[in-house]
Amino acid sequence: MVKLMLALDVLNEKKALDIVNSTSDYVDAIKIGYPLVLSTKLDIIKKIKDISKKEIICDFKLADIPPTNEKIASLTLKYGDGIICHGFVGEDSIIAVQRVAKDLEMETGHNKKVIMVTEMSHPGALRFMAPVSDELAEMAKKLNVDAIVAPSTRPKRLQHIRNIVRDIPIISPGIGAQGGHIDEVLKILEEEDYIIVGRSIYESENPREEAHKYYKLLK
Ligand code: BMP
Repeated sequence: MVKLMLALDVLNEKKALDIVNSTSDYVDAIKIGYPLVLSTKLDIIKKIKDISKKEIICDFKLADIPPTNEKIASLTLKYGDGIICHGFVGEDSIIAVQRVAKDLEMETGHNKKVIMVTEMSHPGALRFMAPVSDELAEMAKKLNVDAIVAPSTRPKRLQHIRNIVRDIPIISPGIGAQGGHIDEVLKILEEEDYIIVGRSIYESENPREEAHKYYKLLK
């Protein structure tokens, strides 16, 4: 079954915890990034991990030189189960994060995923990212990252990237608020893959009901 990752881009702790509690029956993983961490504190990652017991993906889209990527990865991956990085900055920046993840795996005994963005879901990605996204997908394969990010807003591109990277799970944002259609995307995604859904769930009147709708569609 394709999994559901909730993008928890809300701006205060109470709202975040309420949504986690109300949706946790239907969500497989929670993605936490700048909006929530910058409006609370970094330890919100640990708090949500402890409360939800779900897989927590830290979405800081690391795009820096290796030493800086390493620092951000160490701080966030300590409690999270995975981290999202940009590939366009080059192999060395990703390898640095993979090294941190391996060390933390040894230290904590928990799996730490390094996830690489190939092509983003928003319209602006067409100009600079889409022209190199095949190469980024090839690079993800070469580095054997744990998952890649590819767009639900462009099912043809999603399929194309899937054809390049056959054996690495895809995490796919863009369904709902960005206009991507779940039925089209589910023809492409497979068992180990995830869809990421944020606003359609956390901005809805009843986030639990909305998460349940996605859960049923994924089944
Ligand atoms: P929403 O369903 O509200 O559009 O949220 C999508 C989430 O996925 C956001 O957290 C966004 O930052 C993230 N995301 C994306 O939308 N497109 C990408 O290409 C990569 C992302 O991480």
